[in-house]
Amino acid sequence: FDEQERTVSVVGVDFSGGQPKAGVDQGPFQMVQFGVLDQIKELGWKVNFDGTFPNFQKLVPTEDPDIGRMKKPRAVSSVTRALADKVRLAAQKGHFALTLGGDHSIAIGTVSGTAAVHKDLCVIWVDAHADINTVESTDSGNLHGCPVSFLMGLNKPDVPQFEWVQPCLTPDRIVYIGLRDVDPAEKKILKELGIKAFSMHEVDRYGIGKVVDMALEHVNPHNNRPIHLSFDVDALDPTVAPATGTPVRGGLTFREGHYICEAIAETGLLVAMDMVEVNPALGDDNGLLQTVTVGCSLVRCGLGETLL
Ligand code: 4U7
Ligand code: MN
Ligand code: MN
Ligand code: MN
Repeated sequence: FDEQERTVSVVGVDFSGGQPKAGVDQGPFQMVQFGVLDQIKELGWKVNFDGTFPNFQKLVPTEDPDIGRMKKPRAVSSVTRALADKVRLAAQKGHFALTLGGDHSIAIGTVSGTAAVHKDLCVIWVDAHADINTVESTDSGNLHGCPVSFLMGLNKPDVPQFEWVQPCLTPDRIVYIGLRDVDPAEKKILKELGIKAFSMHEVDRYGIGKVVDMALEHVNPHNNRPIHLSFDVDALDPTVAPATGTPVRGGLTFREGHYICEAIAETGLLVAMDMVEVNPALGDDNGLLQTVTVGCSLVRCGLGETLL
């Protein structure tokens, strides 16, 4: 970081249509209420935040029948399309684009937005899940399990409603950390495309320090690619982040999650971060507070809190 004051554009995406559980649309509101914006200012960033809620909910149509297996395709498409524009504008101004979700389908928008500006963008996807189902392979039809397939252009061109999405990611420019619940069809895709993934097995085997080194080396071999970090809070163990829609046991510890954000911030190449799948409606009050708190502290680490 140089001394010059840098700006974060924060977008809160009050959207839950990529999955069936209500409440994840309240995630951004809760993180803002918890004080994440002031906390970021205290780190020396200028914060640019359009504080209007509802922000995206108003784009959700009342009628949205399934198309093929896809659930709520119109809602997901219109929200992610508007979000892509917002994130692109932020990136064009040279701002760090921080997106608070909302379910993970919104990454169709965030990564599209940053990739439109940062031509050689790479993505680090921290998640229990690979989110790479195609509109044909998805069993659930929930589009929060599909964003990566859209970003990589794995769906046949012109998926109804999603014609606007430009494939912007290649297999060498994405890496996963934290996987432990990957569908058989997704495993096949990862294998066929040679996409690098560090599952919890590799975290156990090598330790988080080595895993992050290897992930960065893979996706950013010359340390010159801008990085987009898409962090699904369910990557963390449910004992650390219980309030999320698809928890899976055996996840990252509190420190492992934070280490990932710190080490990526340390590269100086991070240009965008998503914090998604925080669902304040799930679990008890304590679990809620724990999850919102950890979401905010991961964001602060991504913005350099723990760098000396
Ligand atoms: B998340 C799932 F089947 N793969 O497609 C699916 F296991 O954004 C889960 O990572 C998707 O939380 C989880 O529905 C999406 C399922
Ligand atoms: Mn997940
Ligand atoms: Mn996810
Ligand atoms: Mn989830």
